[in-house]
Amino acid sequence: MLTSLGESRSSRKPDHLLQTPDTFIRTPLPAADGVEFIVHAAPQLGAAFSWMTAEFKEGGTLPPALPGLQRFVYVLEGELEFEVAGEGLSATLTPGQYAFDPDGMARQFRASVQSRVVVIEKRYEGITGSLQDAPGRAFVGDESSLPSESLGGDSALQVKRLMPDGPAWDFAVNTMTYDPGASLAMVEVHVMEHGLLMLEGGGIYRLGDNWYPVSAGDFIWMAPYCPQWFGALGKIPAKYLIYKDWYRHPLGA
Ligand code: UGY
Ligand code: MN
Repeated sequence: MLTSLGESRSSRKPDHLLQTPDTFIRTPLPAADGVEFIVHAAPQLGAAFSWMTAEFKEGGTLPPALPGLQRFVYVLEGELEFEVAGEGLSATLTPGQYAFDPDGMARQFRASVQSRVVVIEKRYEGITGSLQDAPGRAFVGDESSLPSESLGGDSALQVKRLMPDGPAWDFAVNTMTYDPGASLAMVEVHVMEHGLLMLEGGGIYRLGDNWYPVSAGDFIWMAPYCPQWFGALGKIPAKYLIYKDWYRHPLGA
């Protein structure tokens, strides 16, 4: 289908990427059967983590994460069976539910029906000489049952934290939900980088010196120090899933 004469809202700048669904390219990856991947963010882009959408056929499976990599999965559509070898932890995850595997010990990531799943991976950054040389334990969770908090006292902007907080955890994954008309109170400029998937609604995202219309399905990467701001537009709340590196000294271990 010819959608445009070379036009897209997608934009790649040194400090950010807006990737809209019309520009998604699918790829297979080794040892993943019945799964195709859209690789949204990766070191090739300048990111220190990877963020993929995994599109499973019924019965599709992911191999364990590569050595040293933590994996966080969040189900967008369908049903994902998650089972951790030897730990008695197993769950069937449905949309809004998620799981964390610290070190590739999960034995099973299998879709029982056609499914779409966010897969975020990051090499664990230990803290030399401390107990935090190893990442935290595997867990599963459900976004809908998490408490939410107002950001900076603004009840029109609600944040849910999907990862535990503490020195064993070197990244955070949150959802942020904006009532129509709500916005970040300030332009943020910070050392952490972000990956972000618009889940619902839309608005205007400022990235660097650009203001982009964005809506559900769009992916954004922001490099460290990329100036950023979002304002929600439309008649329904805007919601996104956002990753950031967290709780580590900038000069490393
Ligand atoms: O956590 C954050 O840095 C978040 N407020 N950033 C963002 O929404 N762009
Ligand atoms: Mn931010």
